[in-house]
Amino acid sequence: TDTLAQPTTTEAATTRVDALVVGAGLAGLYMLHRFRGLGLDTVVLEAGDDIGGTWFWNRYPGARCDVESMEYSYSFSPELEQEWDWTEKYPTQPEILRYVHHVADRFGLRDGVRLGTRVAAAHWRDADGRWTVTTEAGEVYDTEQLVMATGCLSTSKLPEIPGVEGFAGRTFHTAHWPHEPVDFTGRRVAVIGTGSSGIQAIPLIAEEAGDLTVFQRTANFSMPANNAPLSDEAQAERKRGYRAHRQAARESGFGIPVPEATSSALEVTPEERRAQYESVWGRNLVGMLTSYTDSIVDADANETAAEFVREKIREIVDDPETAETLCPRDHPFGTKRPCLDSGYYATFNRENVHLVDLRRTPLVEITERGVRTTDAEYAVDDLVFATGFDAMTGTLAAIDVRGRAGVRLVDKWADGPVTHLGLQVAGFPNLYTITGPGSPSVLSNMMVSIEQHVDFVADTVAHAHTRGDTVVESTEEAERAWTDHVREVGEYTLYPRADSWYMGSNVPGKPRVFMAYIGGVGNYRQHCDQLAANGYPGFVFS
Ligand code: N01
Repeated sequence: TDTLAQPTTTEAATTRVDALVVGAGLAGLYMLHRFRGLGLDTVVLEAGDDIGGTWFWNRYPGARCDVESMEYSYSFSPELEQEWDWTEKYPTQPEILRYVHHVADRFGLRDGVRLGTRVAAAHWRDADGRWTVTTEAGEVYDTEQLVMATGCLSTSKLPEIPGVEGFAGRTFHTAHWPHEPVDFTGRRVAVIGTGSSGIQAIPLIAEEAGDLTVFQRTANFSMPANNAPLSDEAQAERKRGYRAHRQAARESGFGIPVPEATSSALEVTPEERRAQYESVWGRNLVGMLTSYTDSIVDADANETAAEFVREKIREIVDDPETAETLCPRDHPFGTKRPCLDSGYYATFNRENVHLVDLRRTPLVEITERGVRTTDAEYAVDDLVFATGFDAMTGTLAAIDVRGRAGVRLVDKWADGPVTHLGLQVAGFPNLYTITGPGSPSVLSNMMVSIEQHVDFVADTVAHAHTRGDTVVESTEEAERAWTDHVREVGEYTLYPRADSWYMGSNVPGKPRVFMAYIGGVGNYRQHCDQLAANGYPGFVFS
């Protein structure tokens, strides 16, 4: 039954705005800045108690970005770029959050954000061509433009096993970490999950805990971050060349400039390959993926990189059996998000750390005392879930979004997301999804993709207004063609071979679709720019 009645605009409590943005992370804040620049009365609704999005929520020990700080930052303001100093090669979560706050203050963005406000529903009104947006607290907004800056990894998930509520000790999810420090000193701790979050948290928890048991379902590829303080000279040099560097990032495949591969991994000698992999190992994760023209499209080429990483794992981990359990074998290198770590594999050489292979002995339940597998019950004091997210679509699906004729977004996407450019959905006019499914998004340096999408949305809305139009809508044909293109390019690569969150495989019942666009950040940008330059084919203005 329909519990969310469509509110009307005549209610006294309705706030009428030009533009509504959902989410005050790096995307939402920049969208606010751009919309204000166009003179649009804009409000950002943010579920959290403060701004920062991902970097507000994910406060687990060791949380840091695995894109370099001087790349993972806004490029839209040369002044901001010059005045902000980063302290480390890879920024910690607190440092990024400080940066977000600095940006919000510098550009006067705070007063545009309503904190602690979760959006429940967004309904398009055919009658007058505007959106009604309702919050969980029952506030109603009436807006022309609606931008979902809700993040790709913002709806966390727990493992699908019974008993989580019955556990007597403390439980944590990496994506909902407490604001005050958590002390694990001397405690028996379990970590479930070995993705990027788990791999960052495990070495630090291991140092504190009396005893740590890591429950691994899928072994992951990880490379040492070799994080270090940023020297003043290195920082000054990058700042001098920032414009050119940013441009190179925008034109690159992953939003991070790397030298372009020129040969197949299979046409060079094993010695040459090793030298190439050694040259990027511990320095450049994207370089590991792009060393050769066929690294992510040919299984044999990819296997050379995969085996190189396995050799590194065997070198680091003392116990051969543990090393083999940590060696990924069930997916090509890079087809699940590869990780950057600070001492992850070496952590398994510690006496107080144990590894449980959930492929051999699957999880059965969480008991009052701890974790039970098919083999044993592990009694612990603390349970850490590093079990990831309902990625790309989970947060959008949690909002009751309805377009023309009351069509629900979740119904339209029942077989997987269909979008035009990962930005718009046919039948949902004036709705934009920043770094949405079908765009480079999570396969890129998010800052580069966020800025490109926000700029595209702002420019498109400005273009419509210049023409005297208020509605911009993608056509079904453009959407179908784009979605087919995204799938075809994905199928050309090895990505669909992995059971990854890119494929929706980590959420039971989710359609198995490769949700991101792997055609490259630079190519994608060029395509968007050309559409704009050619009068927006595939979009209807009215
Ligand atoms: O989540 P994940 P995450 N039983 O989905 C396991 C970004 N990020 O939070 O692989 C047992 O990667 C699951 O196992 P499997 C980055 O894009 C970036 O770590 O599904 N295990 C996996 O091991 C990243 O990719 C940064 O078999 C279960 C783990 O939990 C994305 O966020 C840092 C299970 C989940 O790994 C998500 O990373 C952190 C079950 N029922 C995150 N369910 C940086 O920039 C799940 N698992 C550094």
